[in-house]
Amino acid sequence: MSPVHPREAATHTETPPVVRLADYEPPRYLVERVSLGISLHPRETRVHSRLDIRPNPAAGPEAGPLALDGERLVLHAVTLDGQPLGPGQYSLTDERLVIHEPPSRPFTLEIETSCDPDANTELSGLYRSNGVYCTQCEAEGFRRITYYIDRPDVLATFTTRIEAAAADAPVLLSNGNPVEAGALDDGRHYAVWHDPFPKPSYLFALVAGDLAQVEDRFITASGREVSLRIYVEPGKEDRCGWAMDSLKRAMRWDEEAFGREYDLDVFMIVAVPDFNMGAMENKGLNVFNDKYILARPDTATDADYAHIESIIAHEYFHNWTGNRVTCRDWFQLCLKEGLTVFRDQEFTIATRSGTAKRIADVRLLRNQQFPEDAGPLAHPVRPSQYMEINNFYTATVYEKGAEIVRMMRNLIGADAFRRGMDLYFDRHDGQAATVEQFLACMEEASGRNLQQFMTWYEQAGTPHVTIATRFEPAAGRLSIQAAQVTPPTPGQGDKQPLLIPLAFGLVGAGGRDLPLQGATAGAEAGVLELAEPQQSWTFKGLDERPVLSVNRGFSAPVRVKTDLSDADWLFLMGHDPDEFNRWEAGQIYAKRLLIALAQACIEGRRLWDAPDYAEALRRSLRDQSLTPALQAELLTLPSEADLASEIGRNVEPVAIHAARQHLGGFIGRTLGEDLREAYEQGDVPGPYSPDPDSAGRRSLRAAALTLLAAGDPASGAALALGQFEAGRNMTEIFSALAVLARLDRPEREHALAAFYDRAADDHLLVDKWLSLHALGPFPSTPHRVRALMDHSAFSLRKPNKVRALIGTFAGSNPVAFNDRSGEGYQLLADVLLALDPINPQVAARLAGNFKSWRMLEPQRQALAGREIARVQAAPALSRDLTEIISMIAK
Ligand code: B3K
Ligand code: ZN
Repeated sequence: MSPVHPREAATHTETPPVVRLADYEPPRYLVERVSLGISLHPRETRVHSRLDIRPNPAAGPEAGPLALDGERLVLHAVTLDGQPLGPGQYSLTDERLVIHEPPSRPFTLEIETSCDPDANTELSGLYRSNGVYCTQCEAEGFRRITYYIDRPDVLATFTTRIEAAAADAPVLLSNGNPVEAGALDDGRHYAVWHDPFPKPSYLFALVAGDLAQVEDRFITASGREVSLRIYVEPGKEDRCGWAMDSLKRAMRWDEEAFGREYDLDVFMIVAVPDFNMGAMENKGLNVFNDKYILARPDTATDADYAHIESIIAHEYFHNWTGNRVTCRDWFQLCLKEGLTVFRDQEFTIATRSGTAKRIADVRLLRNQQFPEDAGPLAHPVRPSQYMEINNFYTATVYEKGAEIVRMMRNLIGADAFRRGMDLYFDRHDGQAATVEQFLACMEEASGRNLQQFMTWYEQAGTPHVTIATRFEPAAGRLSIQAAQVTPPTPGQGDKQPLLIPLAFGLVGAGGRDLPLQGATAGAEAGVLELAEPQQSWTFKGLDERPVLSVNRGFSAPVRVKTDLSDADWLFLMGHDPDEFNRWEAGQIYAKRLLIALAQACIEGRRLWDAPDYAEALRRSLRDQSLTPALQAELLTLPSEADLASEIGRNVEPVAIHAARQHLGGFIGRTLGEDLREAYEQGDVPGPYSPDPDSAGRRSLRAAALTLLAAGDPASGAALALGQFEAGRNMTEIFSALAVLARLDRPEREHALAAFYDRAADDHLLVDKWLSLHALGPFPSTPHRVRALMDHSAFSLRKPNKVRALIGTFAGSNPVAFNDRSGEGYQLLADVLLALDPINPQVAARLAGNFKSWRMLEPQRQALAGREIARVQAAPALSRDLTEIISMIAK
């Protein structure tokens, strides 16, 4: 047959169709075995696919036509059991190859197609990154490599033969174990890989190119040897040590904490510079954004080291939660993502400082997930519909999804949870599962009915919990009343009460938890289980007034309002036996203060100082029982995003920024001596080490520098510049630059220029340089960012560049993005329109930065609304951007 080309780029003029969970049907056909022969060429890669298919008995007696997904493919031939199919026997559209009447017995389909890796700017399917062939198939990229039943509940074993020019691609990798390799004519060579574990197509991967290899090995608990290999651009081998070390620790931890061993002979990680997200858990062949692999003390910060460690762990942990047990459909995404985030969080808690990690995760939740849950993009952890599934890899699915698993673990207890996990692995190994099946395992293991708990997966929005306490000294009785309300979210007006476990303690004047005597049944164990719209509890035998410390360790992802006084918060900040809540008390105190200060700014009133708060911070700085990491967290004021989401309406970003500057300045001046001492002590001597203690000391130094610079910008800038110039590692250099980048002073330009001179040859350092420009809280920043888009270092084709410059500007610099001129909004809209035809996934994600526009004061709302409408009205938007922008515009 002559090759059949699909029509040009898949642009959509009509509203794309909606996929609904309620419409789920089992696949009509199953694929048992896939054999791929892939002959690589930059412009025309040939793919021969041989599929052993059988009708799915679960789909009923008449399986009917066989529909295979495919996009941007050229079809060369299709045969069934060796017989070429004629034009009447199949039909072909932009998105599908349909075989009209396949046999009702097992059969073999062979399909020959080609695709164009160099034309693939979407970075989904097979593409080239810096000359290296690589793939990204989750969620629906495999269909851009060959025609296939591209859905997660079709699991097959894969054998992949790759062929390429040996000079261009000396390394040829795919999933599973290596089978054979050899030379061919014309300077080409080949390699064959076989993956014995049935998997869905989204876990397929192929990598080919000129890559260097760093190798190590791991002996599993049962004594099997696994070869560990990290592949990077030649010359970067010396930056893989931390990633390898993290991998080995993650592998060990999964054996110890979950009894999970690795299952293939090799585990490979490939680092590429162009990637739509952080990393991907393809079976046996993880592909990573190289930002999350490469680290050397002079190129990576403590934060980079921590990210690398947790993302390596996350992708590795997917081998069991995601790969061995996968998802039945994309609505169940949280089943692998929320659960795997929970597992990587636990790994970090076990390896580093538990409280600091918990605080970091809660900050992330508040900065990203709470605003998502409160705006037009709100969706349940298990969504019930989507247009484009890639739009649902969100903070809600990941972060709130992890919080739900954590709540469940705490509700049923660690032992029952572990039994439930074992049962889940046992029962569903090799299967595509659902959230219900996961919960059923937990119910069986614990004997607890989790029916109400399921609502956490199905209901969007952050619950608001209001708590009132009453102490009767004469009777020695405390009563606690709690009420829960979840505000309506788009498409979900009526909300059900949730099961909200609130860990708590009653703190006595001496700073100890008082015994929970005569408590209402259920509360004596230290958890208030709020299951009704309203509930109350009493405690007796108290001979002093206790201060209620509630939602300890952030036991539930809710907003809590209590009737504690300022004095109570300051007391808890200094004395709560729960370390997390010491931090939380400081944040709550600061939020109340900052919101009042912001309001005063709006009304043109004089701002006041907060000596009590500054003194409480001073006491924490002098408290030897606190780690420097925790002291750093205590000294870090709530973010502008957190404050905006707490205020919720009529938000004035300039006022929030000014209030935060004012309070930071006051603290900087009041605690001057103590801060300088902390600053000096944070100068960790000796060679750089990313261990938690050293990193904690450096983070305290950075927090002190931030406050000192707020207190006195001139001396702060001098201090930061000195640190930049003397910096012995990237953490020191970058934390100095992060302070300078936010100061409107000459030292800023000087340092940024000097940094570029050092950074220009290193693409990851250039990303840092771009992001520093985007952080300036100045009205000139939108211009500056626009100008940098013409810099040779920037490219819309490189997601890391877009995220560093535009993502930082729109997502981490509320005051400049929301500049009253509206230029920030215009800039984002312009970028979205230019980026969408190149990379719709990244464009749609970036568009999410408009999500909180309805919270803004009216003038900014009008300006942002105009830009959102301009994007929405543009012709031929991708399905990705259409969905996000129309949700936002609603
Ligand atoms: N599972 C991938 C994310 C895929 C995103 C597709 N748009 C990485 C992860 O969460 O581990
Ligand atoms: Zn994941």
